Amino acid sequence: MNDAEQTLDEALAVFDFGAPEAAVGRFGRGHVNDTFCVRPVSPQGRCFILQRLSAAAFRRPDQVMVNVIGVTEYLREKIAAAGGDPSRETLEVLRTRSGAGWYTDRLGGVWRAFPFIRDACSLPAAGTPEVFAASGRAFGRFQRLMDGYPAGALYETIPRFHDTVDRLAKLRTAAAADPLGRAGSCAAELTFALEREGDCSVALDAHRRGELPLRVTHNDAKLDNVLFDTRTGEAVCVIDLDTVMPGLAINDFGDSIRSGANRCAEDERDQSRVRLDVELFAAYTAAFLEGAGGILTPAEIEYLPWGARLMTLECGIRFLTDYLEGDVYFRTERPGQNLDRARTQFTLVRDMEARWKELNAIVRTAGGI
Ligand code: ADP
Ligand code: GN1
Ligand code: MG
Repeated sequence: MNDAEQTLDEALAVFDFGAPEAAVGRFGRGHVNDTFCVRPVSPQGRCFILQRLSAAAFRRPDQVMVNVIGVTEYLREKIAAAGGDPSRETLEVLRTRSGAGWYTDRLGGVWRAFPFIRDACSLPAAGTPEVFAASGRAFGRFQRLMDGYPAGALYETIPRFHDTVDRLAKLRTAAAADPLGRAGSCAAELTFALEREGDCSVALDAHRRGELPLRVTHNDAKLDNVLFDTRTGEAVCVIDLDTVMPGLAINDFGDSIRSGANRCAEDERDQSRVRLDVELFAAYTAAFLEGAGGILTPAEIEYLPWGARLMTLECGIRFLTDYLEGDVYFRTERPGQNLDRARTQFTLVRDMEARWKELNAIVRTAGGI
């Protein structure tokens, strides 16, 4: 048994899954954490999600867990008060047999478990405007539910997470160091990113001028981080709460658009297939505003298209940086995957730039500004 298998076995023994497990297998499409599904022998038994937090992403996984426990307990109360079902509409951190919220293995890996949310799944693509709108309502509602959460209680789990200026600086450093000699293979992509240096500070500058308030935001609002009810198609639960931190609402909107308002995979190899789908964009915008229930200011609404453009640019910058650094942050299944991911993001940015007026008009109409 190798170290990874041994620590998985250790973690399995630490949590009380209530019944002997029949199978434990890798699960989901997340790029960061190691996710397993724990299935019981009896088909009537409960399934669980068991995760090892990414050491590359989180320097203090214990602080991530303090945040996640605080946020889920708060959401539980809010959802119950609104007449919802907290056991389906938010995550629940499963305690270890000794009552702890997480487990640290002998190699320092941090593990946590959640009851599996039944009859729900994440989707690789939005498919229809109705489905994408459902995710928009869910993220808008998340924004509204978190409106009263004490921001000071949250640790910054990844410093400068959505500081696009800093992300560009890190790309520059990676390209200059070029540890694997890959810079030559992505010269056009590097130029694309560096030419947009002026854009990188647009949201941060608006925040500094007092136009965009800090809120408690999700910060990883991609389509994959919403579970949909397999029977009704409605969005049930916003998951992946590791980056809930003070942030900008436009970034959550933007991450969703980046990941869902297109008809191609995030790592599409054929760039001629990559386009922003304006119908999906419009459906998400209306639903996100509906879910947010009027908490967003006119300035935040005005800047939503910038959220989309910047989150897409920033994510492309991050994929490209990771490609240059040797694919150490985002999980890859094939060589060149992070470069393909970066290219797709940049093609989407170019398309957003070309349709800029149209996107702004859609947002103004939906937001009534
Ligand atoms: P990562 O940070 O690596 O993206 P996530 O927390 O998003 O990890 O989990 C990866 C995937 O596992 C999700 O996209 C989802 O499909 C599934 N998942 C996570 N938590 C649950 C849960 N409680 N119930 C059902 N599925 C879940
Ligand atoms: C990661 O963890 P996951 O797969 O939901 C990443 C996001 C990126 C996204 C790109 C903590 O999200 O920031 O936008 O990949 N999460 C973290 O698909 O870095
Ligand atoms: Mg995820």
